[in-house]
Amino acid sequence: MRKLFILFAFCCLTFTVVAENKAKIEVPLRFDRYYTYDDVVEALKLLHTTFPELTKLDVVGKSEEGREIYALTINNAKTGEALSKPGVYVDGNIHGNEIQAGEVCLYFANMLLTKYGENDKITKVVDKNVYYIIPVVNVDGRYHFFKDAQTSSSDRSFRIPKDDDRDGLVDEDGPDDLDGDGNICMMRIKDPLGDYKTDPEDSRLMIPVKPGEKGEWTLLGSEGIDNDNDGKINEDGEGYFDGNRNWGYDWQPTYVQGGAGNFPLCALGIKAIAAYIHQRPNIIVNFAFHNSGGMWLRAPSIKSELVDPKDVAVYDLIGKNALKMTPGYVYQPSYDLYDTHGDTDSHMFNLEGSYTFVGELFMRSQETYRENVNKPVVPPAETESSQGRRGGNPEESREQIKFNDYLGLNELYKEWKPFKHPTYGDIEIGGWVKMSSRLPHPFMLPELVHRNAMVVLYAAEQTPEISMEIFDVKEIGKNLHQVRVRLKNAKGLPTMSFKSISTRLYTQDMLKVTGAKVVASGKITDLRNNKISYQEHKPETIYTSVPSYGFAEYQFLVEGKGEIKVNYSSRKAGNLAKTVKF
Ligand SMILES: [Ca+2]
Ligand SMILES: [Ca+2]
Ligand SMILES: [Ca+2]
Ligand SMILES: [Ca+2]
Ligand SMILES: [Zn+2]
Repeated sequence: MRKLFILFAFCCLTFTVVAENKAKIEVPLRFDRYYTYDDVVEALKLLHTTFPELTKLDVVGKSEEGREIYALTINNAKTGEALSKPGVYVDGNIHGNEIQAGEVCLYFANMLLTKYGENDKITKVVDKNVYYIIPVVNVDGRYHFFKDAQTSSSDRSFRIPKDDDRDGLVDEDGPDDLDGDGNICMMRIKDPLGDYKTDPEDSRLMIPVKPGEKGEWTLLGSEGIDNDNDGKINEDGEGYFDGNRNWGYDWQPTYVQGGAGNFPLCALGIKAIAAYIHQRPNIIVNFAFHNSGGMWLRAPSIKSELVDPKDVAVYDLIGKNALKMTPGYVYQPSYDLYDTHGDTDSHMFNLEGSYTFVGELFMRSQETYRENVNKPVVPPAETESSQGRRGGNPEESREQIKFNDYLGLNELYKEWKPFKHPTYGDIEIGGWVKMSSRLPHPFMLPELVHRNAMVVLYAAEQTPEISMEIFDVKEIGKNLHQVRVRLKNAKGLPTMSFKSISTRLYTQDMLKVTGAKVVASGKITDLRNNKISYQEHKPETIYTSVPSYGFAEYQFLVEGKGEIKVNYSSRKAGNLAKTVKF
């Protein structure tokens, strides 16, 4: 209601209908534009109907506002059932405003499907794994990011109302689009005692005043008025409820972890997706895409939680290659940014045994306007000066606004315009718009989606490829045969994370002999010197896992004559069987 009133009061004269210049969605999908929530759904449906043999489209669940959350499965049934293959899970846009995360997911799906059978690399990697792709986790968030006036950082929340200022009303005073341009920009007022002055080099920008300098402007915060007349402006906006703090593992209440929600998995979408993932125990590696900053983050999310160096080595294999595929990004443990509780990556690593990465897409430093891209606009020492967040670095702002002028078609920045504010009187509204700052301009989107999707593809190539060799089969006594089995992994991801082995998260991979009585079995610890470490119980079944680019060798002593079957079964690395006759 409050929004309606505001719209009528302030916007009817200046309200302009944004032309729905809607491009037709076709396969192959285009990535020189952003997809609304409805466009994403249409694109997924189109991918599914174009490639019915390779895809399945599921509604995982519904959001708080009743929107459907879609998951596209890509699996070639001719090479095996989905659950019998390593699973690669990719999602994005858990934060409603981080929309290019959805485009990366769509691009990845589009690439796998449209190049299948044409490109050998793609064909191989499609045939090998199953892919579970949820481009938009926060479906209400994406919908409202396009539809409503926002800043580039607003509308992250799930649509669960929250009383931020504890006045008994929920979400009663959010930002307001006073000039009706579809953006929540900034408000400023002329003030000789203000903290800012006009940048002498570009009158559209402001720079902080130095001590002893006369001020010119005071920043009044995001565009808006005091909707509930409590003397505070914009004190209780939409949410705030952070889906990426609501997962099951290490969930902490809001007095420990802001945005956590009332209890674990209380967001409808997060609960539905957590269940969807749990029903797919073959998921071995997963990516959750966000913006921004240019980062690849790995587990753990809190500093006090240790990750086995063997798991770190696996992360490094992908993370260090990712760095070179996405120049400028950093690769680091998630806690290096800050400790988080109840996030997707902890949940996936600790409860689902999946190697998990967060991709923080896009760096604003890619918005270059300079001769030599390799030379930073500001020398590092200056960047770290005490300018802090307030106004940022003037040199960077000047470059960004010239990028807007010469490369961004003036679409990223609104010049300051006078406005009569009911509380403040004569003010000005202007600054960076919704589709700026954290999102690449559409002309840069194709490269962003490709580079980042290729990192997922690289991880998908590294899922385990297990082969089984039977060797040294011989009679070693009366009616007693020795059978040796070697499991080999040709790729960089082990069949189980060391975390899931050490926590006994689920039943380990099994090597099982059937068809005859097994009297003894054990791991071959030194093949050349014939050293076996025998196991005490149930010799017909050995619990195992196969490391990165490694192997594991076992010996079975089998009674009788005839035929036995050796089965290898793994939750995340498929199943193999061989018959041995003696
Ligand atoms: Ca309130
Ligand atoms: Ca506005
Ligand atoms: Ca208020
Ligand atoms: Ca307001
Ligand atoms: Zn995010």
